[in-house]
Amino acid sequence: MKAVANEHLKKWIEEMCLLCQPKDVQIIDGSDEENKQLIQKLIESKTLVKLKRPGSYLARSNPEDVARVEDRTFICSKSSENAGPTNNWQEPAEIKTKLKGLFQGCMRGRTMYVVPYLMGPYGSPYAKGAVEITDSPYVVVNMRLMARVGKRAEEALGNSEFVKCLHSVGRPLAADEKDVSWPCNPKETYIVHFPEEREVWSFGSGYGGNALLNKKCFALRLASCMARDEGWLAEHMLIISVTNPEGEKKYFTASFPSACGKTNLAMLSSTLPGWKVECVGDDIAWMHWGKDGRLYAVNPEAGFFGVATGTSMKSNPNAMKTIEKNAIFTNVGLTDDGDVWWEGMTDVPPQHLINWKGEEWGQAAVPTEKAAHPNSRFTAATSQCPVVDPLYEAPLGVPISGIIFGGRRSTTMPLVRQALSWEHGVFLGASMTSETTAAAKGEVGKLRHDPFAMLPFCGYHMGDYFAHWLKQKVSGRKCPEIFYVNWFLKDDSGKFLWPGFGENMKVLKWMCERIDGKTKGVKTPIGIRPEAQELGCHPQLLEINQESWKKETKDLESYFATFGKKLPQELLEEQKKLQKHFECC
Ligand code: SAT
Ligand code: MN
Repeated sequence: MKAVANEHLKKWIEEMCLLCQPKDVQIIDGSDEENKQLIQKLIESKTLVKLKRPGSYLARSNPEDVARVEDRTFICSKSSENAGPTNNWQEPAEIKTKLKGLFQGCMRGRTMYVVPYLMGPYGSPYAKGAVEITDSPYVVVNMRLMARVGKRAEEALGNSEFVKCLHSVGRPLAADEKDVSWPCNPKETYIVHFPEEREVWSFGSGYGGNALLNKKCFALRLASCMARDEGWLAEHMLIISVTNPEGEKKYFTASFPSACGKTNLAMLSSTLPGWKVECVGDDIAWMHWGKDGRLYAVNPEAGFFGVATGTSMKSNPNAMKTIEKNAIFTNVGLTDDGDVWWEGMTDVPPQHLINWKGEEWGQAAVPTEKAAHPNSRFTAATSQCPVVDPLYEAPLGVPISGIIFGGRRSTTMPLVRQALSWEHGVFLGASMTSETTAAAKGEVGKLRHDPFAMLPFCGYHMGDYFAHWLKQKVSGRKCPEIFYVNWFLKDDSGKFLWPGFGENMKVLKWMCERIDGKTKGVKTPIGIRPEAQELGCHPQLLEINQESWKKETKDLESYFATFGKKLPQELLEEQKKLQKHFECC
């Protein structure tokens, strides 16, 4: 084993070796040569299949291990009150004892990879160092695309403390046992966060956010706690720039629940001549206040882990170009000529392919299974995106003019509106609701509250999180304007009313004009909306249905009640104002 310089890391590796008992240890340096060897190993173990796209590979997971597992995810702060009503909690010492039992000898017969990584651009004062210890080489090759991994990250750690992420697939190998292509242990899966100790312990899953601990576990759950303590914001938000025909650029962040089109908006290909969108990030924003009183965002990640299903040259041509090479695909179909396919990629499916379960799939037999799992994913570096913003790695971030909230709602929520004030904007974030998607295990299409799209990702009490947002408005600061959108309204026959994708540019244009004071808008109790003719859209898209809103605000009253004393008064007042309006008229 190569020596590591950081004393805390040295000690932690020794301790984890004693606990997990791996066959050997490899410190990840991030080099191309090292990556080549890991890929070779993954091909030999049949975890990866080489594709005809240059430098690209396909992985098929165990069908029991296909998405985040929210019911197995815990925030184990010292007091249960700090985890709040939206998180699972267990007494930290008790669950640590349980985890130590599970991790005892769990890497037998496997290599322990030590992955130093940095979240945030190199040289950024906002970047934070971490190390993931994992027994999954699939995790290592994905992290290499999604975070800044290896020697440079290790150097950036210096001799300071860092976030500790421990991960195991939970399947030790006996001396003569042959490995399976996707080892995991779904019955014993635990994703456990210790916010005060800045640690994550993840056992039993090798998939996405359960295993790539840099992403939701660190950059959102732990980072949201750091942000609360240090006065900044760690958010489930994409970051884009919007440039008008005059060449003026504005940056936006937007927060939607998982699999609600963040990647599509982040790489939008405009249908409006002269207008363009460029991408800084598609999932996570870390935001700090600058000396000029503006809010600046960095993307802590270095790559995309986007939903493959539905992605096409029509829906997201820039994503399709991003994944032309050096991409890892998980749980998509494999075509006969060694390429990938998923539902929605082309209008006509291939005659034959091997589906995500490794089974024959095609027109000869009517397929009962999908070609790709609905939560199938691609992993690729941000630098490969053809519309990457020139400032995507700016150490101090990009100045944010607008924050967009939204969800997947087939009724009630209009296409777009602007918040009436910062407090009203925070209220809009807090009242977000969305129909569930395949990104998390469980029922799909069920309406749930997902405040700020952070329901599964907030590392502390959601009531305190709302208060933290309200506290951001301080004199001398120029708070971004806040908007709320819904691309997913349907008519009575179940057809989408709004075309979405590139047409969303029209909505972004309206936002830019509102920020610049170039358009007046119509003031309503739920926010300022455009005139239908401004967007050239069906008036139904901007309608406020009295009955639906009455129900919506009533439901919000009971949801807000779940936060008890921790619900900020300002939000309660906003809710009461709306309730009064819709009940009386
Ligand atoms: O699996 S991930 O958590 O990385 C993807 C998502 O749910 O957004
Ligand atoms: Mn996400």
